[in-house]
Amino acid sequence: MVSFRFLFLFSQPPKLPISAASNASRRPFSVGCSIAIATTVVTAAGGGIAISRNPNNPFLQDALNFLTSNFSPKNNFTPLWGSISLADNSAPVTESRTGMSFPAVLKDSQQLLGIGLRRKAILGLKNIDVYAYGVYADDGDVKKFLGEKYGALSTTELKGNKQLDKDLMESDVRMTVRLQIVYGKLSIRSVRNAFEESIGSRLKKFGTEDKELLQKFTSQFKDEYKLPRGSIIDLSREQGYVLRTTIDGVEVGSIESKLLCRSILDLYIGNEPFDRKAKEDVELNLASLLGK
Ligand code: DAO
Ligand code: DAO
Repeated sequence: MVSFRFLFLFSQPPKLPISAASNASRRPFSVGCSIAIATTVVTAAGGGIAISRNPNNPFLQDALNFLTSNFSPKNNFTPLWGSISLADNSAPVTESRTGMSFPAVLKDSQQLLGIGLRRKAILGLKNIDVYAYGVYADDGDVKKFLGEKYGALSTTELKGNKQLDKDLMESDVRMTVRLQIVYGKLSIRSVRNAFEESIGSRLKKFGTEDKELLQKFTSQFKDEYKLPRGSIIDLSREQGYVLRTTIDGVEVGSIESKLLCRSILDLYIGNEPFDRKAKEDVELNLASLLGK
């Protein structure tokens, strides 16, 4: 039977993508919850056939019409919590706070594992939303490099396994962190400074204050580049620990360095990530990709 809570959620069409996405972002790919809700969706849609014959129930009718129109395959919006697993869901995912959308799969085989938001305090006063990001990993590589060690464990056993995150960061699994710029006044100078600060601290943490390496990376950021709102930066770890950077699909440079790759990933899935929930989602989905 259709629950009223559920219908309430669906009786506000203009707000739905945001509230759905924000539910999703609280636990975007939570498998148990998704199954339960997917069942509700099916039940509700099934119920719609019966209810649609009842002209005395306009409230339910509106809700169900909305439901059926928004859940059609033609529609770009597919609520995440309506999907059973990440692998089954090929629709883009929207970061709820910024509205930035991320494809479910990049480069044919890299699966979206989690999305988050990078914020920064300016002058210790107010926080600005700098960019939304998505973390992707190659499905086949995950199994190839981590399957032997973790493949025999159940998904439940793998959840929250700290060593798994670490092994992912240190492995040669192809990964991409996609950044979508939200802050419209980003200068290359501020990117360079922020980068030196965040990556510099990670390089130090991993035992080397490699100024040359930092410089090599930041010298890719030419002053003439522009990063208006909506720009897409892909930071990809390619095979052989090569960090390849593209802006809106155009390559700006490639650097081979295991340490640099590790440091970049640490910002998103290390001990002090920019967005803790994004890291939790990565862990959860990694466990689903690997576990039995
Ligand atoms: O304009 O002074 C300012 C605030 C700028 C904050 C910049 C934070 C940069 C974060 C790195 C962005 C990487 C794409
Ligand atoms: O958020 O503090 C941070 C660091 C993010 C890493 C940003 C790398 C950006 C590379 C952009 C190249 C621009 C020319």
